Formats: sequence, C-alpha cells, structure tokens
Amino acid sequence: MTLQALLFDVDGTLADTERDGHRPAFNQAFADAGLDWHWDVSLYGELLAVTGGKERMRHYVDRYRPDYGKPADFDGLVAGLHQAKTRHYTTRAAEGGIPLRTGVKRLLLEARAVGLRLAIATTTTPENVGALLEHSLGRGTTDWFEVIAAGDVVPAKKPAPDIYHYALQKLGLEAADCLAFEDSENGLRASLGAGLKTLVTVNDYTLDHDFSGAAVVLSDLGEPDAPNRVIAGPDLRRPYVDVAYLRALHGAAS
Ligand code: XBP
Ligand code: MG
Repeated sequence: MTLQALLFDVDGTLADTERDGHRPAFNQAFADAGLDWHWDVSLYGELLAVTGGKERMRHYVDRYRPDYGKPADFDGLVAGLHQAKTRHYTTRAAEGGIPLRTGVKRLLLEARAVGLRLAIATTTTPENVGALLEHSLGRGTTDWFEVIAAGDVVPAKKPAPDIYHYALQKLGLEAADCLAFEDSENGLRASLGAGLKTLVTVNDYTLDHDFSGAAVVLSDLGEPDAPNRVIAGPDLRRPYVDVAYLRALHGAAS
C-alpha cells in the first residue's frame, strides 16, 4: 500500500467552476434558445444536488417548471442546450475566466516531480476538462493526467462510484494505492464507494455537506504564505498540502 497515484475531481476541486463557469454558461444557452429559464446563484446551489448538465436540466424542468410544456423531442432539446452550454463554458475558460484553486498548481507540480501518477475522475464533459487545464494550468498540461475519466463514459454519474472504478481500471491500480480529491458530498460518496481514501477541500456551495468518511476536510490545499484550515479530521500540523502531507495521510489508519 504505497501511494502511487492521485485522482482529482474537477468542478469545485481544481477550480471554482460551478458558480462562475457552468452556471452562466447554462444561462447563456437558455437565453440563446429563447427559454425563460434562469439559474441564479442560490437556485444553482440546489440544482447541484443532481450531477451532470443534461441530468440537471431535466431535473430542473421536472421539479421547478411544472408550467413548461415539454416538446416532443425533449431529449433532443436537452442535448442541443448542453452542446451550446459546453461551447459557452469552453469559451469562458479560454478567456482565462476560471482560475485554479489555491495550492492546486503547486501540488500537481510537486506530485509530477516525485513521480506520482495523476488522473481525473469527473462528471463534466471532456471538452470542459481540456479547456480548463489548458487555459488555467497551462498549455500541454492535459498530458500531465494519464487518465481523464469524464462525462458519459460511464452510465451512472456521481454519487455512483463508476467513474472512479473506471479511472482505477485504466490506471491498473488498486484503490489502496491512491488518494482521491473531492469537494462535494456526491463526489465523496463516489470516491468512498470505490474504496478510495479521500481528501476534501470545501467551497461555498459545499460547506454544509456531509463529509463523513473523508480522510480529512480542509478549507483548501493552502500555500506556504496562505495556510489552510482543518475543518474535520486529523491535524497533521502542516500549513499546506504537499506530497509529504499526502503520504502521511495515506499511511494513517482509517
Ligand atoms: C460537476 C457536475 C457537472 C457540472 C456540469 O461534477 O456536477 O455536472 O456542473 O457539467 P464533478 P456538464 O464535480 O464531479 O466534476 O454540463 O459538462 O455535464
Ligand atoms: Mg466537484
């Protein structure tokens, strides 16, 4: 049981993509299509209970818009809206509008330098992952990740563990040799369901989530000059997450 790989969630973990990335992209797609759907910051927080953009749109209509008469080809409408939303999101990412969270780049650089393997396990669409990495982490950085498990490659999205099982299988590793990084309850249920020790960094949308089972819950990954806070779990007495921290966390009894 040596730490060999790190598996990262994307939305909310690598970057605060939801409020200022996905949400406005959905709204732009709705406006383009002449729909009177609008997701404000607070409503979007509720909608995040459902993962996956297409699934979230269907949930919104079923739950919040009983007044809306679905067209015969509702699935086609949702698919078209989702493609438009992806275009808006990737444009926003390319304009540099979605910065990485504190400590993410530093930790990825160090992990690479010491030979830890990297992977992504996300609910979002693959194009979105590429756009975020290339424009926020740097050109060519998509290649830093040996496996990018994203979107519809598995039928059941988080909180189902399928995307993590898929990523582990592609890496050819056991869960015990890896650590996962998540920001949400749905994400944590998915990683724990695949047997992965999981480090959680919270954000405004996920502060109140139930993170029982997490190896540790932190405010963020921290930086040498911007220490993080331990919200739950062991205090390893280090002001920021580095590879030594991860090895200690991974080796600690659950
Ligand atoms: C985040 C999500 C996604 C995005 C939208 O999942 O729930 O649904 O909000 O993505 P994760 P798409 O944190 O696991 O990455 O519109 O591309 O589906
Ligand atoms: Mg997330």
